Amino acid sequence: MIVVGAQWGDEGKGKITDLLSVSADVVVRYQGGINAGHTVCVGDQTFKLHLIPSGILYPETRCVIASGTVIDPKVLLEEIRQLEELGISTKNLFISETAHVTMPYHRLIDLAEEERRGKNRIGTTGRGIGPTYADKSDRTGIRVLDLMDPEGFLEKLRWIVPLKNVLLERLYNLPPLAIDAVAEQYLAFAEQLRPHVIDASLLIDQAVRTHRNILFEGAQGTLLDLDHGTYPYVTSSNPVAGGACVGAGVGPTIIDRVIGVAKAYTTRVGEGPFPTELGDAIGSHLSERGAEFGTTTGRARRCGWFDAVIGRYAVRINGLDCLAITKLDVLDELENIKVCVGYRAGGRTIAEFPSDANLFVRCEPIYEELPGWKEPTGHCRTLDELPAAARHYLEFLAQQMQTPIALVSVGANREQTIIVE
Ligand code: 2SA
Ligand code: GDP
Ligand code: MG
Repeated sequence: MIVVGAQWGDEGKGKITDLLSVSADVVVRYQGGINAGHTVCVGDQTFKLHLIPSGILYPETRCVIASGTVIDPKVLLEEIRQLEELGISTKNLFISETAHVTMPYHRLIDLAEEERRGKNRIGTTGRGIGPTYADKSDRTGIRVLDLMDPEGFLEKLRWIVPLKNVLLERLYNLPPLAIDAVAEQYLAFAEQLRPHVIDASLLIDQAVRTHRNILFEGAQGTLLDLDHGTYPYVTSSNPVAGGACVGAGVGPTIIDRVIGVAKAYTTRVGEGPFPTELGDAIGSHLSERGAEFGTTTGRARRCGWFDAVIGRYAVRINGLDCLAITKLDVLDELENIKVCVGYRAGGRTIAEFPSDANLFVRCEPIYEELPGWKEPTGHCRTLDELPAAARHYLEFLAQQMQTPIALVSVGANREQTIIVE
């Protein structure tokens, strides 16, 4: 099964992946890097995961950071250390040897390039993600297996670092990087990571052949996909379900289900078009009640109404067969709730997400208004326990997206979940 974000990320994929991991033997992160922030709340403990799959709380579950991800070794080692400190074992954590490595110049270039873009900045997390994937495509990337071979690694650095130093010094006015210092630091990281490094595609294939249950955990979301999102305001990987096969190194025939995670409203962090964004008191209410701040950077997330056009697009692009609707409780106090069912642009009505970015920025939402329920839902564990207006709201979303809802989340904690029969 693939868990994929159906909006602009932060839909609650971490919570849903943790929940579904109870019956998973292997949980795989297939794209993205430490830009991701996946939150899992169990009891009074909160875990903010960046690269480590959200199945890590189950000690017997194998967690794989697959080939399609990009790895910042320093941050990953810190994440491992923090989990171990909290009593979470990382003995079943595996890292693909063909994943690419974020180097110090990637972060520097990400930050400097955002500055240079000025008003056209993307609003990246500044974690070097774009430049790492750019080098991968350019075939100047450094992979985990390069780190495992000190001689070869040094040879690559001698070729690549002077190239990056030209950029750093001449274009960005930054001091150059010293090859020896980078080598020393990264080779030390390599020794700590070595016990986790494997051929990830082979591990997953062996799990498939022994009929194990495999869960693929997407990071970011459909509208942040490099190919299918709101380019250029996207991340540099493929969060969509199709990305799972490429990123993990498996064939599409092994995928049985794709679950799309969507908030009961919409958020976006970073720049880029967002038709249902609310700049008013309701937007602030969603932001406060939903605690909408970046899990990685702490940046305030932009908030708005649920957008069913985006939802239908996510169903199409990912082949979603069911939905998990999260953060329903955040809407508990609202008198009325709007859902965007189509757009209007240039006197036309638009029912489908426009792939033309110039058209998308001009789209004005067409709303349908539904009554709020004005009572708490955080304690509800079955659909029947939900107020009738909340059930009606969910039915409306499912009907708009022509996709059934399998899970409803009414709070951050693992147990604050309704499993729809
Ligand atoms: P990048 O850094 O190159 O991937 O940024 C490109 C765009 O992708 C967005 N992006 C994200 N959007 C939502 N959540 C993400 N993870 C963190 C979280 C974000 C944070 O869980 O809250 O802490 O700020 C994430 N990662 C990347 C990014 O905002 C750019 O729009
Ligand atoms: P992800 O990137 O998709 O895993 O989502 P994040 O972890 O970045 O952001 C989701 C936030 O909402 C986290 O702080 C979660 O703990 C929280 N959350 C998840 N589900 C719910 C829910 O149903 N209700 C509320 N109130 N919070 C939730
Ligand atoms: Mg997140």
